[in-house]
Amino acid sequence: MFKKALTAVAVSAAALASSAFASSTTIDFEAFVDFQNLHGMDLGGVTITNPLGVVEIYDNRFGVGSNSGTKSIGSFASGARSVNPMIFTFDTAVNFVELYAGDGGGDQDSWSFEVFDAQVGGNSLGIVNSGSWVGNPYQALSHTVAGILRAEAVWTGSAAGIGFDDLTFRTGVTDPVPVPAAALLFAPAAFFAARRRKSA
Ligand SMILES: [Ca+2]
Ligand SMILES: [Ca+2]
Repeated sequence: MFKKALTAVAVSAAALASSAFASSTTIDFEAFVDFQNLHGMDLGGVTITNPLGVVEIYDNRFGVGSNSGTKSIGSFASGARSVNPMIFTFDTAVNFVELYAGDGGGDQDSWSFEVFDAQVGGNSLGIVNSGSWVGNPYQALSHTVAGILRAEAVWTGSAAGIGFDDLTFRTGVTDPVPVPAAALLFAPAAFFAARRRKSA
């Protein structure tokens, strides 16, 4: 009985330690309306821009498809009318970012995803490439590295374009943190104190 209670105390202390400073945000673009331009809008921790100034919501049209619900942001690159790169600028540094991309299928697509240590300029913290696929289902590319302040997605296919949906990013501690020895020593003391109060 006592052992069970002690285990419960230790487990809850560990859970608190691993989640205390972590914050995760996912943007699925379902809250916006078809054709809405999100360029430069603060979406809550992140702002999306591109050279053309068009970060347009596609609600299940032109085969762009989606990863969640029916909405994504369309990414097209055609000569001067290029939205490459699609730029995700974070208010504060994140240590994980994941982006899904794809479309309704029907042609070959590919894209790259790079992260940087500054909102403008700075140094690359890594780049990953999707390789060629038909665009459906949507595929995720991600980075797990400290100090990400900007991510850039570049569609590199040859026809039409793709959609981006969903975007997830995290700040703070995301990995379980070992519980300090002092916390484990304190837990039984608190347990006995509670027992003493109860029996008094
Ligand atoms: Ca969506
Ligand atoms: Ca395509």
